[in-house]
Amino acid sequence: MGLELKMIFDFENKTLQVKIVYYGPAMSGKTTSVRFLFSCFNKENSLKSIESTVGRTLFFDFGVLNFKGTKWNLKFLVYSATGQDFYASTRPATLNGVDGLIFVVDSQKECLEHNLRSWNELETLFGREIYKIPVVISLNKSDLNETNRLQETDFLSRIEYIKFNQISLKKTAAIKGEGVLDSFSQLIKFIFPQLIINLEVSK
Ligand SMILES: Nc1nc2c(ncn2[C@@H]2O[C@H](COP(=O)(O)OP(=O)(O)OP(=O)(O)O)[C@@H](O)[C@H]2O)c(=O)[nH]1
Ligand SMILES: [Mg+2]
Repeated sequence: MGLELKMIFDFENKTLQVKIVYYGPAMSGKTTSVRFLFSCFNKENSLKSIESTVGRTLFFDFGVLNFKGTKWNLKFLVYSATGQDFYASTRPATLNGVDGLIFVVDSQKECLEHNLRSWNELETLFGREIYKIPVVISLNKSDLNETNRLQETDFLSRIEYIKFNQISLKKTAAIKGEGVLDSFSQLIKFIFPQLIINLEVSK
């Protein structure tokens, strides 16, 4: 609650600014997903990560992807929130003004409750506004052995996804890049249903 939802139109530069946040429990693969996404556009070096010496996200990862349209340009501000509860106080700032969320689930069986706790935190932070935000659930680590993995229904049966206007689930293996671009384009389609997506990057 109290978090702002707004999209920024820059009329002067004919640019639409969109904020996307990768959210989810600690170690689910948010940073890995964002890194892969940026590597698809040769932008990996432009990513800013504020992390500890052991590679855990302290505050967020942040980067910008620009796409050229015929009339308008799109500027995606991409963030990954920290999943560590020690830094939980930084998460509302990362989420402020978000236009679309990719919720990265750690699909290891023993992580179910962690995933749910992180999911429920979104409702606590946004209140009922959360249902208006487009969400793609990335059921990550799908490369792991099936017997140790959560299936779609294990997670979906525990959340009220029916309340969301726009929600979708994709299996991903961020470590191999599988499903990462697909999840991102699904989210863009939710935000801009009319857009014909041709993921070519402008400088
Ligand atoms: N097997 C497997 N491991 C993964 C996958 N994605 C990420 N990992 C591993 O999971 C660990 C955590 O990945 P990160 O991307 O740092 O996770 P995070 O969600 O950013 O973690 P925090 O920033 O601490 O919240 C790393 O060791 C990754 O290599 C995946 O798809 N499959
Ligand atoms: Mg991280």
